[in-house]
Amino acid sequence: MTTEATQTDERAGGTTHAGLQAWVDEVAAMTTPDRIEWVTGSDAEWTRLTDKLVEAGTFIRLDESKKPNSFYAASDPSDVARVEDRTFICSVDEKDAGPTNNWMDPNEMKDLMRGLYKGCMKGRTMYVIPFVMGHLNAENPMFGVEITDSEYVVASMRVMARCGVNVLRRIEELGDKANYVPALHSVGAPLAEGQEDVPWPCNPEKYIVQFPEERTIWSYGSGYGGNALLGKKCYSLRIASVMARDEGWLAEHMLILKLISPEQQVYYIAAAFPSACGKTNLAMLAPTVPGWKVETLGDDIAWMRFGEDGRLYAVNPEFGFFGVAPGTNEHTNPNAMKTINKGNSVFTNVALTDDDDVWWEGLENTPAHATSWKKQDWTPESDELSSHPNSRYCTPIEQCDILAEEYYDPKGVPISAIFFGGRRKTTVPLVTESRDWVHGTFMGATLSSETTAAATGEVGVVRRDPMAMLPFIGYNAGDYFQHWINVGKDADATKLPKIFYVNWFRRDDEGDFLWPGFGENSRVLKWAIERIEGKAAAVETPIGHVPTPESLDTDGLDMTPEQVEAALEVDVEEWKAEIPQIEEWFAKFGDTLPTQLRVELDGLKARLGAE
Ligand code: GTP
Ligand code: SPV
Ligand code: MN
Repeated sequence: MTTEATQTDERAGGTTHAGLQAWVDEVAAMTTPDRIEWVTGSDAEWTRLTDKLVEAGTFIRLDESKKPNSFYAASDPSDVARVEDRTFICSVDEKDAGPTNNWMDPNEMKDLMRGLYKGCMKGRTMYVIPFVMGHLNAENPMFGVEITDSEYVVASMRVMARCGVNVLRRIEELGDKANYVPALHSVGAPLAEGQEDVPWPCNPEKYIVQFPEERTIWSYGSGYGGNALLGKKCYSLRIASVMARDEGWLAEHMLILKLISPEQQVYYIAAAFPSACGKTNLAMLAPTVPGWKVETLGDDIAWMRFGEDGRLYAVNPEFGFFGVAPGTNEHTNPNAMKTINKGNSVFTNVALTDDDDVWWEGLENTPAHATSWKKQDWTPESDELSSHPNSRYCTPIEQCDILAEEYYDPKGVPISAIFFGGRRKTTVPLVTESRDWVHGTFMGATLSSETTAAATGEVGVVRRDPMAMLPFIGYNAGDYFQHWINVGKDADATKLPKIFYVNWFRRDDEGDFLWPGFGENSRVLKWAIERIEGKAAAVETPIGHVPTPESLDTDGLDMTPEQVEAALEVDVEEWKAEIPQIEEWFAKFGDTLPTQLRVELDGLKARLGAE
């Protein structure tokens, strides 16, 4: 096992922290579990949990020689992704949830959910998971305590966050000064006396609820991903974005990477793309441009605060990768492949091969036969996919060979560039540089993308996904835009990251991707850095600065000059057609829309000659 996760196996029955103990007692009284266990983070505990999951049929142990200490799981077919229509921001005032979130009065929601939670852990073990997002030795450790009745969640949380007795001891030492986010989770499937369990307990009725004023989380009914691993989206984005607004920092849906130039100059880049739009892939990029190197710091979440030198520093609060499996292979993401092949991982909703390994669409060595995520026979001739499009690997970040050493620095890394990007077949060019922070904020606020399988609902529909945070902003999105503008206003403009807008997903007339993507995206990173260094040329267009065809390094790239031009093209007519959609989007915000964004839109319209 990994170093930080290895802890002593003290199966402590409680805590000396009175407030925490009182909350645990209160939850136990409501949910009436058969047993309570405090999660320690020890190796012995991992063995106990995974043995229990194998026995329950939730886990299948993979072949030790292929994926050591690793497990396969298939969820209930109704519980496969985040449920955005069941996700609520229960602020006291409805206006504080804004036009993009579901809202219910917090007291009403609590009454409703107390009804659901009543006796909901009967026949199960209630686990108490003390965890910290970010570093335990941070100036202000960001504690959480998740209560859950799912062993699958405990095993996954142990991979994704720093958990266990070390965290609990620190909370106890700090006493009243320890701020922790109480996060309650239940699959909502109590067991009657003698009732046999199913491999994936869950409930058709689901609620994923954040109470921003109290900074608490209540989740019910789902056992999967961001619905259930509450340190991730619920805490590190929805609750943390509220903390960040109050305290002057940013909690964002961003990867963090370290880029090293042939001259050994180091740059750190953060990038926000909506779910299943390429963060994990870019975070672990294997550059095709000679001499450039990438190391990774994180693939999903960045917390950014100003340092004493006035620069914006980013920290990855997570401890693992919860990555989209389909499409991951030796070509698209060799570093992810190496990481998961070391083992200690959980694979959910992929296919199980006959020799106890995992497989998914896009992976090499297609098996002649496998068992699909729906537990059906699968062959390459099958009409159905072997793996759910949102199937995932859950693997420790410390196993990643290209993990940057700065990952361990609680101060984080100074960000030089922020990329916003989405999945757009048309209109949005490969890369556009913003003129300044406010223009960059406008790019982020109007970011659009086709929906993916990472959330339930229709796939491929273009929607606005501001800063790739649409499902994760814990308050009014209009206020969130204002917060972004304020962050820039109070800063030294020369020290702020430069903001770029990218699109790896533009298509040609035949419907094929115009840009090869993956490792080739290093060409765009290089251009961005050369812009920052004042070395690369750009064309000024109505939407911002795009590369001249010569300024983008296309050496050895398998594309015709016409194709490169098509990838970079700014089509004024397409952009004019975009304007009414942006107008409609902005209209949602009424008087909470910052004036500066309205001014940006008017400027864009004037430059396009649009009315
Ligand atoms: P979340 O974990 O849901 O937040 O997603 P993510 O942003 O980390 O997405 P990820 O990197 O896992 O990519 C999801 C899908 O996008 C996979 O199917 C990838 O193969 C595909 N993808 C990633 N990068 C590229 C690219 O540069 N070009 C193309 N065409 N596809 C890409
Ligand atoms: C996402 O949907 O953006 C994810 C997966 O990273 S989940 O943890 O389910 O939110
Ligand atoms: Mn994500």
